[in-house]
Amino acid sequence: MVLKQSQLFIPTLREVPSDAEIVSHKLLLRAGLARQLASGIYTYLPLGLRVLQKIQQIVRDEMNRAGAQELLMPTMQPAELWEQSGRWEAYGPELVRLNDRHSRRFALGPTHEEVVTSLVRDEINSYKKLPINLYQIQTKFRDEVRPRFGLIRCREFIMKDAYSFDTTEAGLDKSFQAMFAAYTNIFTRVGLKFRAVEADAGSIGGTGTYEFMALCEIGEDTIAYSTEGEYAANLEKAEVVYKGTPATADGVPAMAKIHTPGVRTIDQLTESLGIAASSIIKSLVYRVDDRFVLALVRGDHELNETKLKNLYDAVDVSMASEAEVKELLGAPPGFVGPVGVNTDKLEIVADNFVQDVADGIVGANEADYHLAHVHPGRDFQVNTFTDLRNIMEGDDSPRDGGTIVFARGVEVGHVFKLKTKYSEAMGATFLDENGRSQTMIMGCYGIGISRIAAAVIEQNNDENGIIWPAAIAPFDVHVIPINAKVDEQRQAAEGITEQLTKAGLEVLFDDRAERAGVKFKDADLIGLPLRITVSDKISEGIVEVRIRRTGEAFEVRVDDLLGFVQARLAQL
Ligand code: 9G3
Repeated sequence: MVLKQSQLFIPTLREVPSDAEIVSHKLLLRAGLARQLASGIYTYLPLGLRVLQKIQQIVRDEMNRAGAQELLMPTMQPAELWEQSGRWEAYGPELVRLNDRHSRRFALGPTHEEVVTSLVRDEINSYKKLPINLYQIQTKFRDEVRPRFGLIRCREFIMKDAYSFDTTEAGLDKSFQAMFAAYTNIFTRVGLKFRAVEADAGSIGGTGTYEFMALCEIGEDTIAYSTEGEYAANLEKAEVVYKGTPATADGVPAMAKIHTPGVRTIDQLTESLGIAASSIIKSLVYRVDDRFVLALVRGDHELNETKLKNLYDAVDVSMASEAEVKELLGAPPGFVGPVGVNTDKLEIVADNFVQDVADGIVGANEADYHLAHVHPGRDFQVNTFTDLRNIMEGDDSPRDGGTIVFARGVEVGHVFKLKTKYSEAMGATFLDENGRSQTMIMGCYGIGISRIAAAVIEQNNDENGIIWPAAIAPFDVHVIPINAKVDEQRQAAEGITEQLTKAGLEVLFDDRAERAGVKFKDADLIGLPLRITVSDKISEGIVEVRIRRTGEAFEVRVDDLLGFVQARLAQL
């Protein structure tokens, strides 16, 4: 069955709507892969769907090889399940909620922990039936406040989500490692440049959470990785080691109050006092669950709110309001500081690097005043010194002798050790070999199928269009007769198409009565790995094979064509 381009629904575009900001979004539309129906909601056109199906096949192959079993869960999820897990209230407008005709409440599934845990709870009760790893490839709904970047941040998207159930933590580790390995294979096979980075477990809790990040400049996430070893973590998680020694107070003059009218930001302070930001100690009042905390970081560093949250194992962390700050410290933000604070009333936690400040500036807890020559330890006490700041480029790697470098990435995969967070809440227990009831130990593993397609385009394009890795290209080969009106060319092109198709290759035959230039432009835009051009050279039994990625062109005898094409495809 020959797929003729004149028949196929591939609406390519010369120009794109201005709201397509990034390359992959523009090319998605221009190459006729998808069309937006509404903000963050897309139709996958035939070419785009072929790519998604190839990605899904690779995912299925690796998941099945890892022993996972595919099922398909509903998108309509009863609210009761989310009430059992306690998440019905936890999520805001991002969770798409609806009522059925009987006024029963449902959610459109953003993820399926509740559904799969209730299924396994009801169907499995013996250790003999564990471990088990169930997965699906299905549409998810998350009502993002600001969908953007085409398929990278949608409100409806295709995810592979898997859930493992084990009897022991050791079992979970084994399941987790199997998934980690499968993910490495998957992202390698689809042709992505990626890194697995340590991530923060967030509200899900537990340890050993990794994000698989596709490296690309438009990625919203920052990855910190070591120039030397394997260390890589996202900005929330990356650990900052303190190798300094606390500065002594030797020779530091006594503290002095200085009048700094209207000087409240670090930049204004460094400007007006002519000092380095590293000799300022920033004091930030945070509400951490139901208590207030005064957090200190050096003026040239940024507080990491995730680290603050994890320090207190808190659910919610937010900056205190101006009124709360005034109430607690008697001064507006920008003039607060640790000196004279009653640490029984207001706990003071400081990032380790605050200890480097020998002779520092802090707010005086009085509007328009700061304190100079402040020495931590001499002039104020701290309840806890710990790692509270964001890592920065140039910092030492915490795990190896390397130095930290930043990269931007798009999260395409995420593996979590859930442990008993859902199985406990929903009563997923099993009888162990001694007949005792135990709670199942879970892991969950997601891959953004539609997001992979966008990330691959982001990483594989040039000024002429997409450059598909062979593994997920919508077709293997583009066959183009220069002049379809010339029988010899058209017949040869059709013969070649038949021959390659019979050999199992997927061929897109451009039978359109367009000028050669138009056909070549569209071929470069659509980006199939190989293009075979049939010209008047066919009279010598020769065609041109062109490699999309490198632009290399080869004159190949028709008799050698199949072998040549198969050999080249294997390398692309
Ligand atoms: C929600 C909404 C959005 C969400 C979630 C729940 C993200 C939510 C985290 C996960 C964890 C893993 C299984 C596959 C891999 C990821 N956004 N997450 O739980 F209600 Cl509106 O989805 N789930």
